[in-house]
Amino acid sequence: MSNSPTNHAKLNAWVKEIADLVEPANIYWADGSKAEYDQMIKILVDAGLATPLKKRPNSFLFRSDPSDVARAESRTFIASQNKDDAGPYNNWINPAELKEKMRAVYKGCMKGRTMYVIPFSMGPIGSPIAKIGVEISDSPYVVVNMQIMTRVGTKVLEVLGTDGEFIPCLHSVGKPLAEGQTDGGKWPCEPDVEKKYISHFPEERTIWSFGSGYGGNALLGKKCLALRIASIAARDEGWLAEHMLILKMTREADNKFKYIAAAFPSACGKTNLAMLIPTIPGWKVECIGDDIAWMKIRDGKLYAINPEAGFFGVGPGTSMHSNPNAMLSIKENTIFSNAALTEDGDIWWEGIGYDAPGKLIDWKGREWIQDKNNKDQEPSAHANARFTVPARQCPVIAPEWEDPNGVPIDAILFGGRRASVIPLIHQAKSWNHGVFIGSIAGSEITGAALDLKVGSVRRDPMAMVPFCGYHMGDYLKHWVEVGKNISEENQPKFFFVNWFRKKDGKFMWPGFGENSRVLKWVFEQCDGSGKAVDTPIGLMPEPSSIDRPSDVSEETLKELLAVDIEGWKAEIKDVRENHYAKLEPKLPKELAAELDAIEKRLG
Ligand code: SAT
Ligand code: MN
Repeated sequence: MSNSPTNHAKLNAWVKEIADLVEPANIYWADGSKAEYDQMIKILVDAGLATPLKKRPNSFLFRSDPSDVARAESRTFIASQNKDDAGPYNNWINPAELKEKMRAVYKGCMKGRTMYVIPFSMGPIGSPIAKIGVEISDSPYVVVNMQIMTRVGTKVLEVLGTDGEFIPCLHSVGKPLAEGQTDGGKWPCEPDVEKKYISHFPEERTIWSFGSGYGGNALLGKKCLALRIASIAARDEGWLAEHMLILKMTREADNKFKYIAAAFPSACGKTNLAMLIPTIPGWKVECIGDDIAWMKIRDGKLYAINPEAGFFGVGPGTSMHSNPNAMLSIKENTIFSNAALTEDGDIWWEGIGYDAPGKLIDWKGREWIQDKNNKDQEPSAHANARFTVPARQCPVIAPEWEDPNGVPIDAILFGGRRASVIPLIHQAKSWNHGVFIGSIAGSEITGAALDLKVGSVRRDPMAMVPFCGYHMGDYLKHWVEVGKNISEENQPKFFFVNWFRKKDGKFMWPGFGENSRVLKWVFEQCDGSGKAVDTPIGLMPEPSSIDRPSDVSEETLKELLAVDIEGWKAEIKDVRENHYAKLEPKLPKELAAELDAIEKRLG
């Protein structure tokens, strides 16, 4: 390969093999430089795919094809040798069959395009917890996003040397160009969802993605590598790859701090929690990561790194009220997708905290004028409009966020959106009880959801259902096993939180910055200074142990912290019959025992 900057024989051979298959016009090796970033952006602006934003320096808006706005879960495959290894939640196809199908669509798919080779590190380069991947893609949009979300380029090749291990990640938008043809200002992708593939080959630790340019489907370091493939590596190597934010909470009076990791299903406010501004005086929260945590045991403790280098956050609903630090992060050097465009060259989305300033161009490229009297007006931004921004731009990024050794985790939170039953917070009494509360995490189905019963609970163990690369029962067993390798005093404490309790259709807890009041109790429980009462579901604060926000009455707080015995009995029944039953025969006996025990305690 004449223009290859590396002597890594295996990497060069793979690049050649792929080039022979996809037949690109050129091959370009990404070096991760600023000049390269600017060059890619220029290509995208010249092609009419990116709009520079006058109001935000060095920021650009993309409009995707309407078919290409989110992860395609129905087209996400775990192609393990044995079907049984993929488990009840993953789509499985025989790997040989899938490869044959995909080779056919990859054949010549980069004709007329440049094939970018992007060496990247998930985690600080050279960190003992980091992993290296190489993404081949035909999308300059992917190159710039990977530059923000991961560490890209020459330094990665240096660490890789001539024979270092890397995870091959192949991506194509699936739209070859004929001689002289261009994209004509249209987001290239395969619009037919049935022809998109996001495939993982666990035994080979390889990723093949085709047909989509959307973040989670195309930035292969994120969900594909850092969760699906990494969860398999973590199982084999004795660590944890989790869908968790990491934050640092400091008590300013004595400068003591705790590190908290937290897993929530989508649309439960992970990014908001990761960088919240405490409303309670004397406390500080800083952010280490907002989406993924890799945790390894060192010196008998669980240390976590954020393998990413940027945030890929949801726009709509993000405002100076819900998440001021995210709003301040995205002032410049930000890539937006599927937001609306204002006349003066800014972005706008529903829930940004102020009215649309005049006429907009909506995410589909049409003129859009806000009509507040029309409740049925289509939103101007897609509900999954996104921003990509370097993590270092977050005003409260913790100074140690890139520490290659990671940070020691004191507490692990699980959560979900639950209108009833689940209290504001409860704490597990042991590691296995903690794994149990994480395993039964779920979120309520909201109004518009397909054919699912409104108000019914969709279980999402540890928020990993879309992201675990193997059988969920084996995954939970792995969690149990990891606990055995950490002494009880060094184990993080586990909590379950619920910001979403409702009464008469209204939220009972204000959320956002006020969640710091709950985090304070978590801190105190880790510190040994907290007060807790023992209940059938675990440890809980007395209402007097939570600093009450002014707009929550004493009675409401009491309700938020009560154990609804009948509700929990129904919960446990549902877990036994509809959730744990699905994990058989791989349900860990330790969790079956936890289920029996809580059932007994509930009476
Ligand atoms: O849709 S992505 O996977 O890119 C982001 C997310 O779901 O957290
Ligand atoms: Mn996520």
